[in-house]
Amino acid sequence: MTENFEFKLLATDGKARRGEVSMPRGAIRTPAFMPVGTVGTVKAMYLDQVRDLGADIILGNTYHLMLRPGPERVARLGGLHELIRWPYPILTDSGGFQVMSLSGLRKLDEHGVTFKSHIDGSLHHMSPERSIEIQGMLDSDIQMQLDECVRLPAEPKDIERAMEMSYRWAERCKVAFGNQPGKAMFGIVQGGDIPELRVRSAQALSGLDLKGYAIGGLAVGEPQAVMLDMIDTTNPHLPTEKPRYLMGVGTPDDIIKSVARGIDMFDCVMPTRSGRHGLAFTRHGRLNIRNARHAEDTQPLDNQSACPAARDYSRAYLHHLVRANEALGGMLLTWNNLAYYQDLMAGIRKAIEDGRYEDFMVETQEGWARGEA
Ligand code: PRF
Repeated sequence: MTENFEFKLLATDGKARRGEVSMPRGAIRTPAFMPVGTVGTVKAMYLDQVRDLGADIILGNTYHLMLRPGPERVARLGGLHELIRWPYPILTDSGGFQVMSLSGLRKLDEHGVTFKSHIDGSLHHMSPERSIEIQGMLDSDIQMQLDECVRLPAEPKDIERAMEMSYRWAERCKVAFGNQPGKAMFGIVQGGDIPELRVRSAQALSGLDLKGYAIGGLAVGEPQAVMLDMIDTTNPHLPTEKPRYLMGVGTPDDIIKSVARGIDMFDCVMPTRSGRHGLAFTRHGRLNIRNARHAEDTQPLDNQSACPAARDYSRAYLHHLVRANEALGGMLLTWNNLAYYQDLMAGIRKAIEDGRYEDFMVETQEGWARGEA
C-alpha cells in the first residue's frame, strides 16, 4: 500500500467517475459509500460484516467521540482503529454539523463554536485548530475542516457569512493539519442554494490545494432538484484530479444522480438508522417491514442477494422481530440495507467501467419502480 494519499481516476463515463484513493491503511474504490460509525460503532453491525459487504472506509464523528470516550482516552487506547478493530481507512467529520444538529445552546463566532453536550449538558469549545487536533488524536485518515452548515431555507446574508467563515476556517485547518503525507484534510464547500456563493466557495477552496473537497450544506431541507443543481454548479470549479465527497447524502436515488454529476464519495445514516426503524432497501424499492401486509409473507427481502439477511429470513419473521422490538430485527435490516447500498456502489463502479452508466441508472430506477415485489 502507498505511503502517500493519492487519488487516481480510472475511468469516466459522461461526468461519472470511477476512481481509487490509496493511502497507508488501504484503498478506497470510488464511487464509495461510507457507512456511518458515529460513536465508534456502525450501529447493530459487527465491523467484520461491514468489511465483508465491501466497505473500504467508514465514518466517525469528532463531536460524539470528543464527548465520549474523549480523544485523549482514545489516543491512550491506541487510536480509533485499534479501539474499534477496524484497520482500514476512517474519515472523521469535524463536528460543526453535529453541533448544529444535536447540541443545545451554541455560540458560534470567528474563534469557533461553544456548545452544550447533548449527553450531560457540559460546556465545550471547539475551534478549527482543536477539531483538527482531536481528529489527529483519533488518528483519523481523512479529516474534515471545521465548517458552518446552514439549514435551508435561509437568508442569503446568513448563507454568505457562514460560507466565508467556513473558508477562513479551512485556511486555519490547513495550517493546523500541516504536512501528513499518508493522511488527508478535506475542505468543505458551503454556499447554501445560491449558485454564485457555491462558485466562490469552490474557487477559494481550490486555491488552498487540499487533498480532497466535500460539498456540504446540502440535503438540509431543500428539494432534490436544488441539491443536484448546486452539485452541477460547484463541480466545474473543483479540481478534476481530487476526490469529491457529498456529505450526508443520501437515498439510493440521490446517490445515482449525484454520481452522474461527478461525485466520488458519500456517507449517510439512512441505511443504518432507517434499518433500525423497520425500513428495508431492496432492488425493488423500499418497504416498511412493520406494515401488516408482511405479517405472513414467507418471501425473503431479496432471494437474489448474497446477504443472508436479505436472502434467508422471511419478511414475516423480520416483521415479527421489528414489531416485538427485538435487537435482531434492527441488526438484520441494517445488514440488508448496508448490503444493498454496497451492492449499489459496486454496480455503479462496474457500469462506469463498462461505459454504460446511463443505462445502469435507468435499469436501477425501473427496478425500484417495480415496487414491493
Ligand atoms: N458539513 C459537515 N458535515 C456534514 C454536512 C456539512 O455541511 C452535511 C450536510 N449534508 C452532512 N454532514 N461538516
